[in-house]
Amino acid sequence: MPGLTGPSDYSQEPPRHPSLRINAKEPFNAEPPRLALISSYVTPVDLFYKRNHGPIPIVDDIERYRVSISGLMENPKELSMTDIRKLPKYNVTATLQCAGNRRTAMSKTRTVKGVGWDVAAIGNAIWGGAKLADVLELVGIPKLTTTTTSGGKHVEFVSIDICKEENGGPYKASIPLNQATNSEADVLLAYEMNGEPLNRDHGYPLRSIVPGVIGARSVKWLDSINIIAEECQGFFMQKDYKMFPPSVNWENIDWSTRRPQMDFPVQCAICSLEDVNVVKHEKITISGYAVSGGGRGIDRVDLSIDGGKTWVEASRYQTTGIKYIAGETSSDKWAWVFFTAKVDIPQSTEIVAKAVDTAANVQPENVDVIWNLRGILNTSWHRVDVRVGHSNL
Ligand SMILES: Nc1nc2c(c(=O)[nH]1)N[C@H]1C(S)=C(S)[C@@H](COP(=O)(O)O)O[C@H]1N2
Ligand SMILES: [Mo]
Repeated sequence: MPGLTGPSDYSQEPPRHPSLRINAKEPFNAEPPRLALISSYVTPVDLFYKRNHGPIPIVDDIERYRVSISGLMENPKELSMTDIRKLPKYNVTATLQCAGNRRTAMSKTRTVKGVGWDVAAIGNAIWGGAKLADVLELVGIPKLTTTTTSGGKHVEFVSIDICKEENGGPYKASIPLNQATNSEADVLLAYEMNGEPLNRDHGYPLRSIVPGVIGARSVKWLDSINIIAEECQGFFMQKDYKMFPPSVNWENIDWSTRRPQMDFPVQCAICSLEDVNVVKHEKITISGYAVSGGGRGIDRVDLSIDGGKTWVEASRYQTTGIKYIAGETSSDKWAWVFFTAKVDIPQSTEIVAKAVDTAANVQPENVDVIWNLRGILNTSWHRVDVRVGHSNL
């Protein structure tokens, strides 16, 4: 595609913040420290986790850059950034979470395949851009279309990066056409993150943002958009990011038996403490984030200071000082909430957090019951060990 190139090596990577914890260098995969993650509701761009499958593409000429829209539709078109910027601009505050968030903890039960992540493969940003529903309308596909006259049912996003999983081809993924053409699903072709043009790591010049859905479907560095009959057949849709039961292993896996994961389940993590802590004071503040997929809000976050025998409810907020109410128009529908509570820790113990979403979905108690060979969607109760005093670790 004119104006955008996907380098084949890592000699032209962008600069990155020194406090990021690097889980893999090439391709670059990194997350912020826990405390940094909850230091602001809107995650600063340089601290936002970075999840890549190849070298970071380069825009060599933004004037020549075009995103092509074609496939099972009447009037295929190439749009420039000027065309996209002419459409109404929306700012959507949405939390992006990698399906592999908390994978390291899952691999402690039994080894899983994939990049190891602590609890910070997640971030919340204000994404600015055009609604995909408006873009599709511009090229002749009306709002709330389920099937185009030529049989298109899915919208495929194709990038330009070079991924070894795709045998050197680009990263791609798709979403259903009825989600793409539904303005209320808030799917964006985003060109801004937190009020600034997207930077290279996060998809400059243009990416999709699919709120409430695992990060893998929010494709960076868009090259083309295809209207297709079946969901995208790419590696990351068909051979990855699917949830299997604990009985499936690498010998008996049949990828075709499962659907690509879309919405993420209810999740929370304590970020004010690392996994093992020594605290001097008996009164400590426990805080972290909670989020659910599909636009479901967070109804409750329960905390336990005795490993899950008894619970207290934490307070929740998106804006400091304003009580969060799930489902209210004043709340950000697609975004995480922060939780906080002061507790007394009389002795060394295990602190546990679990969240409940507006559909009353609760996180599973143990990682074992949701263990899966790809190590995705570890949403088990988040546990941290706290030792009081100066005990030997
Ligand atoms: N083109 C492209 N898009 C991509 C990816 C990628 O490797 N290439 N990774 C996906 C995955 S798995 C995630 S979790 C998010 C991460 O987005 P971020 O790096 O902006 O945080 O981007 C998604 N989009
Ligand atoms: Mo991801």
